[in-house]
Amino acid sequence: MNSDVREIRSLAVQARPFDFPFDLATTALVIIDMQRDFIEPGGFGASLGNDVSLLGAIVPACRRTLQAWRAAGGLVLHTREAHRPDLRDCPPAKRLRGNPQLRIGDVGPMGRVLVSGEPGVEIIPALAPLAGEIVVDKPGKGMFYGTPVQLLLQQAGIRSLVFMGVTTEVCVQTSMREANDRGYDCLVLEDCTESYFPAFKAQALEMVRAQGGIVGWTATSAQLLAALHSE
Ligand code: C5J
Repeated sequence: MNSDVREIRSLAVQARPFDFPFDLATTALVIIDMQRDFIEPGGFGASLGNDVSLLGAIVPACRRTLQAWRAAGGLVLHTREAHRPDLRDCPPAKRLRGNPQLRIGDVGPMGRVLVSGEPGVEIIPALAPLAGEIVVDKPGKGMFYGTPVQLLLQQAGIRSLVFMGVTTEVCVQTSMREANDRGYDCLVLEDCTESYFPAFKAQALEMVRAQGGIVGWTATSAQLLAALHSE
């Protein structure tokens, strides 16, 4: 949807470290890397020995939030961690660290790992993008590096971002930090993000809201929905 047809509504979410003010017309819901390979049993994440049920547990809250955001008419941006099939956008520093048994580009349980067009790269069906929603493949952990995200947000008149997705301390936090440095106000939804390591999630959320919101704000999805349904 274009910014000029989105409704202007000034709202506030009860958040930490203090209320998060936003306007629906200038705020995007950003859903980071809710891909089959990270979330579903039998994918890349599971093959590395991770308990993917931790990540799967946030799907209902993400879905409720996405549906409420869509109903309110807000802009939605989905990202996927994905590389070109020739891996020219995957530096050795990324490909050669990690599990030597199954590297990016190798054939995993759901096709070539983190390669565009492969089944594992797709967003899980419960959160599948609708026509008109933005979907961006990103070669890094952050959503701005090597992508047109900044241009797309600018063109849509976006100034604030609400984050969901996985994993909290890697792609979500990196994207939030990149966005914060670019001047966006960022809120992450605590029950709509997860890590394979619960302690990392808890610490990442603390880091975001520490020192008066040095990276941004945190709130629950219920707090966001309460703001959307206020007035
Ligand atoms: C994401 C990762 N999406 N942990 N990737 O967080 O490698």
